[in-house]
Amino acid sequence: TEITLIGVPLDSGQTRPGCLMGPDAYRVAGIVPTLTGLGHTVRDIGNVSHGPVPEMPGPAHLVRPGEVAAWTEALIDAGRSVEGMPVFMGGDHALALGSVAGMAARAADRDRPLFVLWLDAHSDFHTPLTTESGNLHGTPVAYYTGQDGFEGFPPLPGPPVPFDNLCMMGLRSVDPGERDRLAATDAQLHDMRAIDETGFAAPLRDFLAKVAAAGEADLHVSLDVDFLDPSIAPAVGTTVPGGATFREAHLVMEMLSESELVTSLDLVELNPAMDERSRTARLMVELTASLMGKRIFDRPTRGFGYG
Ligand code: DIR
Ligand code: MN
Ligand code: MN
Ligand code: MN
Repeated sequence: TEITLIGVPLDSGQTRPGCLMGPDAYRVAGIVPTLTGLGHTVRDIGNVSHGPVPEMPGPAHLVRPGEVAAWTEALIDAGRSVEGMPVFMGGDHALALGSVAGMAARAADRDRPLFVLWLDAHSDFHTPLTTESGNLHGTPVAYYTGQDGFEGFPPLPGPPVPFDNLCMMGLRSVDPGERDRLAATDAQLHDMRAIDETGFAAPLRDFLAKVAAAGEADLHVSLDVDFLDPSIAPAVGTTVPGGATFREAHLVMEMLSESELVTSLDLVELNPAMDERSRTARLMVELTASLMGKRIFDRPTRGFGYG
């Protein structure tokens, strides 16, 4: 696969500083040699930046909306023209306003539908009008599905993502302002209550079968660090207990790899200032490796206690 790494030092989707170091943390954790070692062609285009920051209408408590709007514009442009597989290295989850909108436009340019797998503790379905925190990292899903309330943001460059094409896994923190509107949609919502009962494999297999049945289709995966349990991934500002375990997360990535359906990826919400000796960054790189074809039989056996 031809992979294009896009560094996105965006931290304006929330208030805690640190996410802007994410792209470099992935580089330091070896994302390039890890992926080239799997036989892929990797091009790191460096970090992108945004253009002029517009004046924004909308509620006064929104956190840096002009910057998020400017990033959205820049990321739509950065992703849309990529030929192979873009990997957006964030940066907080506000980057997904632009990454997913750009991927939807790219898919439409190729006459394909776009499907989205949202791996997150949160549903990120607020609009600028419903968010209580004012943090726009809680809004990308509403933006790219075409909900109202995004005045001043770039118009979607392609079709909105249909709810029917959206699958969320890992949910365990959904705000009252999001819950009813989300439940009324056709999105496939797998909260941790459901995952506890079924595991990840069965619902993921169903979703991937649906994507495959669409024929020529694109699939974007948005991986929020807080999808993972805080015990294995501490470097995120919004930890929520009860997330995916190490093996659950790898299984999801391995199944995605075997499906050969994934066409773009977000790695978001890593805050290197909160990490412990890069362990979260390294885990995210290893999960990306599993998504891109690394298997248990490729992994070193040292350290497993077999002597
Ligand atoms: C929360 C945070 N729902 C908010 N969302 C996060 O501020 O609206 N998403 N952290 O990943
Ligand atoms: Mn800026
Ligand atoms: Mn998120
Ligand atoms: Mn989250």
